[in-house]
Amino acid sequence: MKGQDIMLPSLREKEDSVAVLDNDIMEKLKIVMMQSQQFQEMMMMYKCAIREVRTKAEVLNDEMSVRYHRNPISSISSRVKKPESIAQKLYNKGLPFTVEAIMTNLSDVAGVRIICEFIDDIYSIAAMLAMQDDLKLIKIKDYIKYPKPNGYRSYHMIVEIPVFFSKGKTPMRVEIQIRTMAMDFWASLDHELKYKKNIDPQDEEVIAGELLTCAERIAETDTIMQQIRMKLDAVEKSKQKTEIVIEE
Ligand code: 0O2
Repeated sequence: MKGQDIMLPSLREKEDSVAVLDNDIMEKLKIVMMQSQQFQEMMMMYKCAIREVRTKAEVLNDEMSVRYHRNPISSISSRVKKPESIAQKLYNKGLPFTVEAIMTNLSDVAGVRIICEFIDDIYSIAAMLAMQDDLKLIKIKDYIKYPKPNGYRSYHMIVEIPVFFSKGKTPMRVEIQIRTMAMDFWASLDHELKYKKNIDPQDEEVIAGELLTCAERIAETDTIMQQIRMKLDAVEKSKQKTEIVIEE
């Protein structure tokens, strides 16, 4: 696929004026991508990079579960971006449809989502990952401290991780999204709204308003849950201190 740019003859304009690739073109692009050996190899490389990042998160979770008797991570999911989403993103950025353009310019082909119980866990996991010396931190987007206007909250890290293949080491980019269960619940509903076609614009506006209200309530709840967690930790610590004094 390298150097084999695909011509894009027609476009469909969405109401919000974002150019969307025509379905036929999208289908053709998908077929070309799926049949390309280079594209398949690239996807395999991104899957391997995902595995490396997942392992890092799992190791941290296992260690903390032994050390502190609780799991900061409740679940980890991952995905490689669908060929049609890759094509759309390349098109939006005005880039050629080549493996080289994908690997150089797109940072979210490989994605790992880490779901934590508490807000503090998000920052702890992010810090612990960032300090690992084989992992290069490229970019941070803190949508928890600075939520999106629609209410979206999540902590995003773009990292570069070396993956060792038969011909040597390749640095691969992975997008890590870290959020609480509540933030994740909200994001999945919001995602559904984003991809619902034929929705009445008025209904869409009402739902977006309701989602924003939910996002604010969720943020409050996450904060209160965090405070309760801290109080419980303080109780546990003072209990441990008392036990040590009695033993002495
Ligand atoms: P999908 O289907 O998850 O892959 P960039 O060019 O990378 O700087 P981008 O991609 O907009 O700009 O970066 P950003 O804002 O960090 O968003 C990346 C991903 O975060 C999105 O990927 C979503 O997964 C998630 N995200 C960002 N904003 C929202 C939002 O408002 N609602 C929801 N539900 N998710 C959001 P994709 O490629 O859009 O989608």
